[in-house]
Amino acid sequence: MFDSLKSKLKNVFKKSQSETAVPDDVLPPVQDAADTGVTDTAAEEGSVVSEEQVPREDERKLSRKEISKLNKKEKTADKKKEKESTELISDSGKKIKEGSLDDVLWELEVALMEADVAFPVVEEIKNGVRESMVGKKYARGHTLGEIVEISVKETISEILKINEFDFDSWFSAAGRPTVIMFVGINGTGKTTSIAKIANRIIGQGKTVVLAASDTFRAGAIEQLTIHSERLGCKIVKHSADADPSAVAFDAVEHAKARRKDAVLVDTAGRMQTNINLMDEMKKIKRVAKPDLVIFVGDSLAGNDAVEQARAFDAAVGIDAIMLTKIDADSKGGAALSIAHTIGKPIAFVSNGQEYDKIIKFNSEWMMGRLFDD
Ligand SMILES: Nc1nc2c(ncn2[C@@H]2O[C@H](COP(=O)(O)OP(=O)(O)O)[C@@H](O)[C@H]2O)c(=O)[nH]1
Ligand SMILES: [Mg+2]
Repeated sequence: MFDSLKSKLKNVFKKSQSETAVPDDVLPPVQDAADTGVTDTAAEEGSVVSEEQVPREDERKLSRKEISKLNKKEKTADKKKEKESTELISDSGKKIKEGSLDDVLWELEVALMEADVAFPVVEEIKNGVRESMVGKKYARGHTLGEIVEISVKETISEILKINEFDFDSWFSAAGRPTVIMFVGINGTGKTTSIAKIANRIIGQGKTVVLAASDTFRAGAIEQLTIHSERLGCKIVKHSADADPSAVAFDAVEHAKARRKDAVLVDTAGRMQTNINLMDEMKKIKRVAKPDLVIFVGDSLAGNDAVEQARAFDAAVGIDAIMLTKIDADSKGGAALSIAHTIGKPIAFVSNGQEYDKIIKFNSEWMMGRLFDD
């Protein structure tokens, strides 16, 4: 799970260490140079002399004095460059220069884009890392790689903060019956997710009614019926092609009459046009008046899942996200960026087909998946 993103980030930290870091122990200690009898100054003088002795073709007509001046100028420029790259370390710690960060940020950008992280989130991570590092000094005990790692972790942790949604405590405080509507395109795992959440709610000693509002295919009604039998809960269904909002309405009425705790509304994901689909979702929402609308997205779809969530949110309005198939997702881009992009939390991730393959998402969990060994 998320292995590819995890190893890519690790590589960025490793690379940043070898490319731009000048750890204390790598700097040549001054005494060592003195011990060998070759001081830095002596070495510099030697090189100036030898360059003076062999003037370049275009310098033949210059006087010795002018050549010497030119060489000194070049030497100063070289030293200035060297100073810039070693300015990562100052007396009171390591100072990070903006220029030195460009390579690291580029590597970071490539790693994130390859993992399908949404572009605005890539930009935000880069900017966050830049802001937290430019012009700052860091304790001598750290290498640049470690500093970059700390900064990336802090920035990603901020980005994941939107994900605080405790479904269980929300559910226990919600009114009864609690109506939850599931939306998302076909095949993302809506019906499976409904069964998992039903199982979770039933496990807490509550009662559930399933609403078979995906009337687009007969197979969808059958699929939900099988789940209701396995779970031992009520299903309200009409025939295929029936009005999905009528099914949802009946399910809510049933729950009210029988004092059931929750109504989980399944919906269709494929219509002739997107406008039809969104209109149908809006109608179900108007009729069933859900307390929560959960968008179900397939993490393997990466950025497409983010775009789908955006479309459903704009048309129907979503409250939370359930991201499925993360057991097969090595990239992790959707998990990292969907909530931040849409501004709605990931309530759960789904990591397999069985009922218990459901994980309550939170930022620490994701941070652990991305950075813990
Ligand atoms: N590997 C894996 N497969 C899943 C997961 N969730 C759903 N699926 C599978 O994805 C397929 C589509 O799921 P379904 O619930 O019918 O999607 P729907 O069309 O949105 O209702 C089914 O074969 C599910 O078993 C998951 O978390 N991991
Ligand atoms: Mg379905």
